[in-house]
Amino acid sequence: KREADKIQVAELPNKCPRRAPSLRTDPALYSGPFPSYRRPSELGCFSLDAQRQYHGDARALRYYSPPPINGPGPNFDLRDGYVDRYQPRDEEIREGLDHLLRWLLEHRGQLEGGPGWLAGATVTWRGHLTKLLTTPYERQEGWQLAASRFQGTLYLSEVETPAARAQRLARPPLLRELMYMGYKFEHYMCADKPGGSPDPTREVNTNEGFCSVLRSRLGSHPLLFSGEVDCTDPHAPSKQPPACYVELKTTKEMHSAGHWRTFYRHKLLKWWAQSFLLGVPNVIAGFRNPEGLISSLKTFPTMEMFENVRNDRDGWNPSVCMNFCAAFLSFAQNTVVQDDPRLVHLFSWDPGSPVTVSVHRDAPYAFLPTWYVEAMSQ
Ligand code: 0WD
Ligand code: CA
Repeated sequence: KREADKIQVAELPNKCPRRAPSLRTDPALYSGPFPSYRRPSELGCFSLDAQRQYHGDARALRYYSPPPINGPGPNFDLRDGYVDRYQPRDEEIREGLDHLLRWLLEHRGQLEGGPGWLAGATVTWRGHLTKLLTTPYERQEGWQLAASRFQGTLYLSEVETPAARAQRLARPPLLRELMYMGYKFEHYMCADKPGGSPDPTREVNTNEGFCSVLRSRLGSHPLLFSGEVDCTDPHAPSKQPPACYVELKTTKEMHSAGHWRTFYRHKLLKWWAQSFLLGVPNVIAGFRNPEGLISSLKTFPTMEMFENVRNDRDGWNPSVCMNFCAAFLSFAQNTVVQDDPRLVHLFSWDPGSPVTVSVHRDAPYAFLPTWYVEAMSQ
C-alpha cells in the first residue's frame, strides 16, 4: 500500500535533486482496486443557528417531508421569496475549521478508538475531501488546502484561491438566484419537526445548518470530518445516522440523451463523492424548468450512481477518486513532518498540473485558532 502510494510522487531527476516533491493527478495513475473505506459512523453533531451561532446539539436538523406520492405532483416555485425573504450568509467571514474544532475540543475526552486515535487522524470538512475525490476528473476549478500538524493530528483547511475569490465577487445575478433556489428547494422538502409539513413561507436563512461529525478511515488513514446534512428521513429503513440522512439537490430538467450523459459525467460525480464520503444513501433531485419551477423529483441511490458511467469511456471511476484521495493523504502526512500549529504547508492544485507545496508561518495561512491550541495544550 505504502509502496503504491510512493510511486505517484514524481521521481526526482538526478540533475535536480532538490526539486520539491509534487503529486500527479492523472486518473490513469490511480486505477487500482477500490481501497478500503470504513463505513462512516457518526460521533456527534452540532448546529449553526440563524445568527451563525454554534450549538452542540441537533436543533437545526430538519425532517424529510416530500409531497404525497398519489397527489398532484410537485409544483415548487424556487424563485419565491428571493427578493423579500432571503438572508444570505456573509461569505466574507472565513470560518475555516472553527466550528468543527469547537466540537472536537468539547468531545476530545470521549472519542472512541482510544486516547491515541486522534493523534493519528486527519481532521477536515467533508467538502474538502469531496474536492480531493473529484480532482483526477476536474478540468475547471483548482484548490488550495492548508495543512498543519498539531499533537500528531493533521488538520486540513481550504483556502479560497484568488480565482475563486474573484469569481465569487463577480458572481452573475443569475447564479446568485440559482444558489438561492437550491436552498429554497430544501424548504419545500423539509419540515422542522418529525411528521410536520414544510413551510415554504418562512425566510431562507443560509446561516442555519446541521452538521454531522463522523469517523472513518481511508486505507491506512483514520479520518474525523464533518459535513452539512440537509435532513433526516423519519421513515428511512435505518434510523441510525448517517443511514437516515438525505441529500437534496436541484438540477436542470433534461430533454435529451446527451443532457443525461453530460449530467452523469460531471454533476453525478460530485453528488456521488459528497454523499458517499458521509454515508448518505440517497440523493433526491428536483428538476427545475427554465421558469424556476420544480415539477418532478427523482431518487438517486448513492451506491447506484456509478452504474450510469460504468460503461462510459469518458465516465468516472470511484476507485480512481478514492485512490487519489488516499495518495494525497499519504503525500500530506509525509510532507507535513513538523508538529507546529503555526506552520502551514499549502497544497495547491490547478487542473492539468500536479499538486505542489509551499511552506508558510503564521498569518495569513495559519488556521488553528489560539483558543483551540491553548485549550488543547492544557
Ligand atoms: O469557510 C470555508 N472555506 C468553507 C466552509 C468551505 C466549505 C464549507 N464550509 C463550512 C460551511 O460553513 C458549512 O457549514 O462547512 C459546512 C459545510 O460543510 P461540508 O458539508 O463539508 O461542505 P459541502 O459538502 O461542500 O457542502 C454541503 C452543503 C452545501 O450543499 P450543496 O447541496 O450545495 O452541496 O453545505 C452548504 C451548502 O448548502 N455549504 C455552505 N454553507 C455555507 N457556507 C458552504 C459555505 N461556505 N459551503 C457549502
Ligand atoms: Ca444539498
